[in-house]
Amino acid sequence: MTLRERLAAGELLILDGAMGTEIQKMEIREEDWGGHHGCNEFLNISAPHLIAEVHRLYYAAGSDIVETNTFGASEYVLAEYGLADRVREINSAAARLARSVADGFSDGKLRYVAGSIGPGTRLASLGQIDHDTVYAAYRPQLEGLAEGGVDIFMVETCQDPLHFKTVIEAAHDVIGETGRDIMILLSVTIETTGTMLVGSDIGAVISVASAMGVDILGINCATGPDLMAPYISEICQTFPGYVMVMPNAGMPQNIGGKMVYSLPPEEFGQRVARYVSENGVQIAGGCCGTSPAYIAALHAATRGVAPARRARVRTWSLASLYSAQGMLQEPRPLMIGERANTNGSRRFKELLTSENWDGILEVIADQETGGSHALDLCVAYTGRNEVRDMTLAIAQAVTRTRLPLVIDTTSVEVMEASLKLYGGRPLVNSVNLESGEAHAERVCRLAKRHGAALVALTIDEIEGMAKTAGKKLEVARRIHGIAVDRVGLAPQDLVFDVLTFTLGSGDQDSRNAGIETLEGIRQVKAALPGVWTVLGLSNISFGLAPQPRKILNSVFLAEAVAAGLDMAIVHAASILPMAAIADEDREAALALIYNRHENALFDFIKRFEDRTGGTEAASESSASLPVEKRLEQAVLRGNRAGLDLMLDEARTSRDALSIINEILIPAMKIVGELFGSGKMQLPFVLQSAETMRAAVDLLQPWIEKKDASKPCSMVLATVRG
Ligand code: THG
Repeated sequence: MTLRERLAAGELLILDGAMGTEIQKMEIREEDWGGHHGCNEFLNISAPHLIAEVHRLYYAAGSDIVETNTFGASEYVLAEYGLADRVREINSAAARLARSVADGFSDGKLRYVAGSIGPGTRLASLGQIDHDTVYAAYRPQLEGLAEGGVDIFMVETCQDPLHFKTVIEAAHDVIGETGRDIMILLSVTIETTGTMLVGSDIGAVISVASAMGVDILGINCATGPDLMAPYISEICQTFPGYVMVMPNAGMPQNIGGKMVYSLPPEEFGQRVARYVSENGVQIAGGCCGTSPAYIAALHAATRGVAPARRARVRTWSLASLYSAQGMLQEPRPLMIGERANTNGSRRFKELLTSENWDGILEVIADQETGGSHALDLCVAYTGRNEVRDMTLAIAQAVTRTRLPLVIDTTSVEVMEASLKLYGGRPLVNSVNLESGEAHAERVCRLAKRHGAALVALTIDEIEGMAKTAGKKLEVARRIHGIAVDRVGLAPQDLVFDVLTFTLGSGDQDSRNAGIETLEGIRQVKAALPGVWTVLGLSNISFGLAPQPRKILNSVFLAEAVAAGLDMAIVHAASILPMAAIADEDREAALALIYNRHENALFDFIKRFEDRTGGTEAASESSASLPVEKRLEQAVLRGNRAGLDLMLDEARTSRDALSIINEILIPAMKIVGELFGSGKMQLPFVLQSAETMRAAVDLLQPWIEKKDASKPCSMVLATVRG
């Protein structure tokens, strides 16, 4: 049986323990180092009997799989020992050596070999090494291991997602070229900080690993088994493949300049066995400080223990370098900040032409606090070098924002350069059929190769932007065929944008633009199961004044979400929750969207002509309301204008505390209920909270100070996600 078949059958397989510490225990003669003192990997060819003995001890202790002695056998690591030209030879020899030890047993037990591939010495996400250098350095290592007959590529002790993405990319290439069935195992190291060295949390790791086609995901090194519990649990719940764990023999302690690991073998074995029986881990072994005695203890502790059954379902997500963001937001939509776009913002364009990178990063970061879930980034500008501008922007943005990027470009070169810099799982915006199927296929392959999700626009080579719902679906089906059937992307990797023309032009031809777009969303969601939908929301209202634009965008967004829209490219601050729009304004917008009568556009524009910019809808009618009601509306709408005057007025009839307790807090409660029922999106909730805070600040001087000598405890809880 192959390793793949045994994992599919739900079996547990035992890995080996540490190699480095076993080598340190041996007497290695100077001539064995062959002038490369300290290069453990050289021993594979200079003193193979020593390494073979370590493998034999582990197999004898109960390992089903041993790791080759090739942790540091990539090109730029071996180059430090002057061995850059012997990468393939060393890896191939190491794999054959482990294979021959496995074959030397005559007990009939099946034994496997994992090719160990370490993290190297430089961090790609921090710019210490680039994608192409990593790729080139690991290619010959992977080729050598494949040639020597490994069953698994074990990309382990990873510190940086951009690094492991690149190695896995090379691994898929080598598997494709050799035609061998080699499983891909990714094992990351989660530090005591709770993240990888560069700051990525386990959610980001799972998102990227799933997208990169990893068969087995695990954790090794850094800590003993105990501290791995939350990460193992999360991987077991949300990673669709198999799970591995390989802890140290307890937390490393520095005693007199030596690393000491103090967890006894039996305790180690029992703790790891619980990950098998309780969480469903299927591959287990040991990292630093573990020896054949630990593997024997693990083997004994897991005898007769069946791995818990797991659901093995994937949670679809995007990810930044640091954390993941579910593609399904509840309530919908996932909001993509639109401001960092040279085509959509004059300010951003000016920041780019003056190369004000701090300003650019500020535009990006501002949207993060404004409630966006992801960030569109477009730096296309005629006369400038887009590859250069995009790589400069992404290289800086990558480490400075927690939100996933949406790479907005039509250039394949820009996409590729961006993807080579990005350690997360981005959304590429976009592919279409304007330049034919071959071009679209190239973009799809690029997304697949780098584990990205992809926006697909309904534009074809003959008619351009599809205008009717039927045509939108027809183009979507063609792109779906290329992406899913030809290239192997999942339907959930695709985000269809059925596009819309503006309703603000009065153009006879585009009067049904809103209807066709909403119907297009409905048809795409119904006909292509699993795919997502997105809209550049502002397109619907181009040409209108800011105030009516805001109303139309907001009402159209609500209609689109009802039709099945999953994501929207928006300026969160420029849309309103339905609760903040007067019924008559909403009706006028709906008449325009659904083309209910000849004068819909005229009526809609006229409604807003007399209203001064910046004030909220229906403000004229609210002036006559009692101050309590006006304060409530200010909180509901997140509108701070005139707050000080309203509070002064309210204080003439009640004290400051009663304003807070009887007006402001009940208003926030309504906000909470609207959010809970999906009628108000997070950015608005934040604006309401800001208004509440501003009001409390203004009331502060009038709040009586009471003696607060009695101490009390406060518990703050944070809801995950
Ligand atoms: N679909 C997809 N991607 C897209 C779009 C889309 N990317 C670009 C664009 N459309 C979405 N981004 C914006 C950004 C800004 C504006 C509209 C869409 C915008 N800008 C104001 C204006 O033009 O009036 C403000 C200008 C300024 O500040 O200078 O409305 O549809 N997949």
